[in-house]
Amino acid sequence: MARRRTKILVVGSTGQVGSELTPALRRRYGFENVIAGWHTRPPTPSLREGPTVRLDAMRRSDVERVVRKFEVDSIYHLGVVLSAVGEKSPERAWTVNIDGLRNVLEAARKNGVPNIFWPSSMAVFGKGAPRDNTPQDAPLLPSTIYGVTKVAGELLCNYYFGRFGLDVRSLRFPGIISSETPPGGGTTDYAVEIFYEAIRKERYTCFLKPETTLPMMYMPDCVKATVQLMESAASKIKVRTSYNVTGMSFSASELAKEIRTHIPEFKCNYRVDFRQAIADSWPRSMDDSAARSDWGWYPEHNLSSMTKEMLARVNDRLK
Ligand code: AKB
Repeated sequence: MARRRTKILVVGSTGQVGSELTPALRRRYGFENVIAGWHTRPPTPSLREGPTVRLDAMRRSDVERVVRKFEVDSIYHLGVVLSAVGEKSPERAWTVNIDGLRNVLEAARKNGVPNIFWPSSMAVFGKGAPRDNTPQDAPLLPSTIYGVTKVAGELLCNYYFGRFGLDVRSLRFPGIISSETPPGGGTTDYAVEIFYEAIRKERYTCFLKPETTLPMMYMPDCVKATVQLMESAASKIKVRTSYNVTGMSFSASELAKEIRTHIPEFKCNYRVDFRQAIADSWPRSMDDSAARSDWGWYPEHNLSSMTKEMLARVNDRLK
């Protein structure tokens, strides 16, 4: 039975996760109860089927204005600068990722918004963390500014929970694979681009080495994990920094091989760039047993089911 939430604000609703999480929340809690917040990228016609609002998370007064106007009681804060773009502009990554989160947490605290969701990432891991089956409590020594902002953000969420009792919940996502909106500027983006290029051109040039293995998750599992975490009883949430969650792990060449079972002519070439070093600092697979035992998480998709569905969806989009 869904926990009742009267008004949800999604900050960053037009991004990769927001564009699929927002409609899923609307189907679950009612269209009029989920406000799609956007800033630079305007909402699609389907997002406009419910309430939308333009807001700049960099301005606390803007966040507070929207929270009060819609009497919001839950905020899903998804606005972010990802790993690859972050390395080109570390200052901007810090400002967007940390100031945006601080503004949301403060607006929530001051206006009595009890529930917050904020995504962290596997990018919190780096030196000293085992790369296979990376444990929940492995050292957090990221080599990217994106990872640094995710570690700082996790600590901030944990602080707001302990100090102010804000019910902030978070997941360390692996690479997210989806068809609705492409990711912008991450290291795992290849695992989305490859589907578009396989269908359009039957070839793709990958910016990671063929043997590079990373944890990934298909969007329906990302939505499922988020909803399940947010609906769990507070007593089950034992980790107040962020939970490891994962769906599958594969290398770039394994994904290409799986695509070839559907498109035999597909060819994948490799031209490595600066993103290889980022991928090499991240887990190859993650241990999400804490999420499984605390609130019953399990993924539903594997490499083969995800590939089949992605090809069908991307094919439809490109028609
Ligand atoms: C990225 O590649 O930057 C993100 C992430 C793993 O958090 N997809």
